Amino acid sequence: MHSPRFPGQLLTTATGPVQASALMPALTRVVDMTPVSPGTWTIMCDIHDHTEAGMIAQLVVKPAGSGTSPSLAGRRALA
Ligand SMILES: [Cu+2]
Repeated sequence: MHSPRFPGQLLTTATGPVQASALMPALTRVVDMTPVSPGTWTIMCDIHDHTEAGMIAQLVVKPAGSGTSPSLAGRRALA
């Protein structure tokens, strides 16, 4: 199981806002994260051992109208 979250941000799901969204093996889930401001936001797995193993990345959100798309950088992709 994984439990991705953006610390300091809520995820919007079909059933309402959550801090983290539990993902069971072989399942996918669509959630939205609307940052409160441009900047660098961390996405990480809520399972400590997974984070320590590298399941953490940063999402760079540029100001609206900057002409660039958000980019994701990290040590390992989240499944
Ligand atoms: Cu995990």
